[in-house]
Amino acid sequence: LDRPAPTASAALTLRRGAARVLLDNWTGTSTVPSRTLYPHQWSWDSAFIAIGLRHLSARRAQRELESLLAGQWADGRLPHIVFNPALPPDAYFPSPDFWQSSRAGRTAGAPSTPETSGIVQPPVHALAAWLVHRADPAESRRRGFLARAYPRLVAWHDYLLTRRDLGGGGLAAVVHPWEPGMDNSPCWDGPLQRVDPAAPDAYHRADLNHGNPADRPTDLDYGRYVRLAADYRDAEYDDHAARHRFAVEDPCFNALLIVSESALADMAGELGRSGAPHTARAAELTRRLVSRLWDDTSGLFRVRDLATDALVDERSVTGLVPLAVPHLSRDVVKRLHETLDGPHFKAPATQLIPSYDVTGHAFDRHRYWRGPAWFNTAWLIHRGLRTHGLTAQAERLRQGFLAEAGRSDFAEYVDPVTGGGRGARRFSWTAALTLDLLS
Ligand code: 9WN
Repeated sequence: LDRPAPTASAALTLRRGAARVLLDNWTGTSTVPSRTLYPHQWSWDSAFIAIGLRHLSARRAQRELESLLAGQWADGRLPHIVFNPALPPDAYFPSPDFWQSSRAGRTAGAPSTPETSGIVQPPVHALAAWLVHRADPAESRRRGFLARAYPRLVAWHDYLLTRRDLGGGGLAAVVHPWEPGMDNSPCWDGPLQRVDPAAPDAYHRADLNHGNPADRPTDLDYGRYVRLAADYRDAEYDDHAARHRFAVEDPCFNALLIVSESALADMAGELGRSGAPHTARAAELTRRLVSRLWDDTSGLFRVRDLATDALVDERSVTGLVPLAVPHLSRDVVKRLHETLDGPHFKAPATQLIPSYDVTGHAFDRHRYWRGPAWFNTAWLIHRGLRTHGLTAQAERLRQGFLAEAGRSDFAEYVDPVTGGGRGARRFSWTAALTLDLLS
């Protein structure tokens, strides 16, 4: 599907529409992913949102990240949700009464305010902070943005590389399917078998008030999500004390850590410090990513299940996102490029990349991260294609992204079989990344 580049007037309309979404979803201190389905601040959403917002207002983009950083815990973790205290508890499940972060804070170091969740999401933040700085360095210096953000971002990475190195191989592990940001990916099905679901009458799913049940994770998935989160909370979010029944190393999560570690090197340089420790750490992480997660037979990265210490036999878009890592070998880049163009990730109706192997046994074109094509992963892969000089394919992906974002009214994701928008509309990261690709 080759689509023509948008004309100047179509680009202007798209830019205005995307800006309107971000203005409408701004709460005064940060941006909600969606006014209906996700009414609080989410961690990796805010990083993507800041990357787009910087084209409208560098100052607002800084505030977006600062609002998230204000939720940081003493151990360095950045929570996956920072709650808006103005909303009632039933606005989203699990709510602050479930996570009890300010109560757990006595031992685990959560702030007394704001209320937050206790789990994390992929570390795109340092990349976002660096891109936001570069959008308006004078304003950034005037507000001391990097000087305040840098030590917090360093503490965040340190948390991931110490307390979360659960496999002992030098990569960060995730301990809940919400942490890698791809909630119901088939990659988690095997590891989740070990988790007894919480009783269905113990909680109420607020997501079904706004989302189509056919698009959302199943009740069985939710029961397991609730059980894992409650167990972690009951262990006071202590990564050493908790008995993690779900612990995996995710390629996308670790790839973003590498890209962000390189951004820390740039930030250090700007702040008059040496970036060398960050550059060395990014290089070491790249070696570990390849040695622990690369699958040469299938030409993509795989998830490692730490309970069995084996690679999970599923092809997911998470295994393609490491294309965004700058210093991969030429062979790995070539193989990833071939996989991207091959039968497992080519969908008839979209230039975006399906979240799961379209020929795979668990493929479901509607159900969230089991097939639908998402805009944030497309943006990351676009960045990867450009990083490695694959400019023609990057441009094709960019044009497809812009056409599909506009046609779907900035949908949360796209059905890869029909190209139709699904999930929430006027979704913030879709709008933000549209602005970025138009700039
Ligand atoms: C749970 C907010 C978030 C995204 C995730 C996406 C979805 C939440 C949910 O929405 O997860 O964190 O309720 O389903 O999977 O990537 O950050 O947009």
